[in-house]
Amino acid sequence: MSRFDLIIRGGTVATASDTFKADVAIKDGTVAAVGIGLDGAGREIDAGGRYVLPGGVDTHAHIEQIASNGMMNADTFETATRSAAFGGTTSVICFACQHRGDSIKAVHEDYAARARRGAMIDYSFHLLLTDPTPKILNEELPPLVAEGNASIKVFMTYDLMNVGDEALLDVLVKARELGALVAVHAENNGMISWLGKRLVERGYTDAKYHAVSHPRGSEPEAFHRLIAFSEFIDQPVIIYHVATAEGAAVIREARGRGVKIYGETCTQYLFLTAQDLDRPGGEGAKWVCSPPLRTEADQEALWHALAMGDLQLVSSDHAPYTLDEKGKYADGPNPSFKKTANGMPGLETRLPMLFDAMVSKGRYGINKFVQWTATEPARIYGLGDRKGTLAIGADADIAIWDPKKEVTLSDDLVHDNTGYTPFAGRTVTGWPTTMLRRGEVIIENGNCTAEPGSGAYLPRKGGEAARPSGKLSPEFDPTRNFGAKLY
Ligand code: DUC
Ligand code: ZN
Ligand code: ZN
Repeated sequence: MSRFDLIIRGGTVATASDTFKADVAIKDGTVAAVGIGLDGAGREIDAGGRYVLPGGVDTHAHIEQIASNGMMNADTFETATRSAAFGGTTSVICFACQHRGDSIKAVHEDYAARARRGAMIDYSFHLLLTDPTPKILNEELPPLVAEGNASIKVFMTYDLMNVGDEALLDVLVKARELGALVAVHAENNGMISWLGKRLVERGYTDAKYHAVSHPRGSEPEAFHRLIAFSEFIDQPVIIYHVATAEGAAVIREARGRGVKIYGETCTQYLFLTAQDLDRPGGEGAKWVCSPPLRTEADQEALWHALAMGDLQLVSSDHAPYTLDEKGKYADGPNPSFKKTANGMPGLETRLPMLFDAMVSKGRYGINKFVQWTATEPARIYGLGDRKGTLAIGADADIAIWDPKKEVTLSDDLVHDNTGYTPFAGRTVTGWPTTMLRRGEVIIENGNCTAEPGSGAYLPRKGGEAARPSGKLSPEFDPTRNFGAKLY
């Protein structure tokens, strides 16, 4: 019997901290050895001239998700996870999305059944709550978190999704009790709703006005409020898809004061701007996402915020809609931005876009690339013991990148179900040519060999990121609140 199942020979291994030439040996789906001159495997892959990296971890993707208007998004677990694998990603955290009146237990069971049927990479769920009633919070949520769904997402905007201030406090205090991280879409609902109506009344309905309809100030306002709540309850939160310089500055200020919060940005906010929405006809609908695309100055501010550690990770916020009446054009070929499905595909292009900018063009380099796209997302969401790095004993989720391969992104190149990529026409250098998931080669020579349903469910505990800081606000501190016990 061979000592190892597989050796990846002669590549350049990179983690969030180191880059070195080594062989990587795999046994029973995990990394068994990293060294020079390893031998004794049934199979070898020659990785000479290529990078050997941990598979990407994308912690924000909407898969087979039903929107509040009943619209199913474009991807199934099979199509979304296949496209993720082609783009270098081997783990994904998506949503079990409750709509008002739904049981989150039933919703989770439904998403879990779909994922068991289709997923080709490993997956986990955030519990997305739009209706956090006492029954949901006290009866349904605790067993779901204990089973391994240790993150809760809420919205501060969207009329049918946002939870309002008091319910947000209810969610934070329950998450504190259960040890779950809270992830928040933080924009001011009133500002968006008010300006959206004003634009539509005056006939400004083209896609480009979507970018206007979310005032820049809606981000920092909501971030301030959310951070005040997070400090008040002493419950860490992660702020999703930070898109503005002002939003990033609010996070920096809070972290500078020692508040335990985290921030995510997404590929599109680093590479696209509001100008991309300004297309003739209805084409701009492809770039409608929330929060909207901003400016080049914001892109610079977001890169800087990542470099400073104010933001810790880059996700895709893959939110796929087809370019037809079932998706972006449900309101007709030139839809009002108010009636255009929010979101764009990105599971497959996240890593190639970032690799090109960070590794091929040299912006921050390969270790930061691994850190922001694999290691930190895994650590923050409680997957760090198995995913996001190349370490002995970790799952052998490995992306072998050809750093010289040039690819021009196009609509027919990507494997998701939307039929387009918002990055079409861009040429990137560097591509993940061979992918392993728990030691099994699933992408090779342009083919995916993973079976639908072969992705494994990843139970997660809240971990260090979700742990309260211990700095009690005066209202919760019995030494300062006349002895009241409020937790
Ligand atoms: N928020 C998301 O996080 N994803 C898609 C749309 C949205 O508003
Ligand atoms: Zn969001
Ligand atoms: Zn999202």
